[in-house]
Amino acid sequence: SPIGVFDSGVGGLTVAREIMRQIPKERIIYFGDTARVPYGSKSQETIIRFSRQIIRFLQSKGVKAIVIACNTASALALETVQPEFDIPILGVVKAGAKEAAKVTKNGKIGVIATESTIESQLYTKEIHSHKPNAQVLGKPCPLFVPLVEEGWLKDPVTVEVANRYLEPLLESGIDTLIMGCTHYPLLRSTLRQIMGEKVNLVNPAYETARELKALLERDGLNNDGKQSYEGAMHEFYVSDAANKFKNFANSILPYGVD
Ligand code: DGN
Repeated sequence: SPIGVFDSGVGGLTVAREIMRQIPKERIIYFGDTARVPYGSKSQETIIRFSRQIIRFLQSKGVKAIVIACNTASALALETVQPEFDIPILGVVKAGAKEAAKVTKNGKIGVIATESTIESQLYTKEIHSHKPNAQVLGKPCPLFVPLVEEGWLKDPVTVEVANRYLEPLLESGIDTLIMGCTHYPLLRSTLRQIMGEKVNLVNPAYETARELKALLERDGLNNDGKQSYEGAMHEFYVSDAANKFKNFANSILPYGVD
């Protein structure tokens, strides 16, 4: 049976992409809530309600595990919905926080994310559970999402916006930066350019795919079939604007989506 992955829209495809790369034998059913995006500015109650609905939909497709690819939904809803369902549900925050706590040397960690994710303080809480003395600096970067969706990944305008957002983090001397929103890993080279070579850039999508792989092995849920799926078997659902989704998916996924 497949893995369910959901997000507020297109951004979670960065997580789906990591799962395809790291566990190519698994089939993915993806749901992007494109009719109700953005989640980053909505209340916790609403995000919990949306998440429950989507998890039920994915369960109706027979998934064996679910990844909440959206940082905002992971931060606001995971803890509440996890015990309500009888399949494993993973978010992206825990794995990203754990890796950041592991790789930092000076204990100063920056987190960039949506406003809701930063306000929830979940990254800080999770980092402190591994490294109680870490200094965590959160910075909401709401303009990154529309810039990425416009495809302006290395544009001068994006560099300018990123410079403004990252300046306080640079000045505070962080040695590790968590890209705590689904879209931000697509800005990696711009973030690298501004933060310099020495700062660790943590991609929660990558860490979550690793965690999922370990979980499937541990619970004996992994697909032992000999074949990799190579795209053809993955399924994508959206709540609106399927064409826009398709274009974005085809610009970042290793396989064509039709
Ligand atoms: N997918 C959301 C996140 O990772 O926080 C970003 C998009 C949004 O809902 N604002």
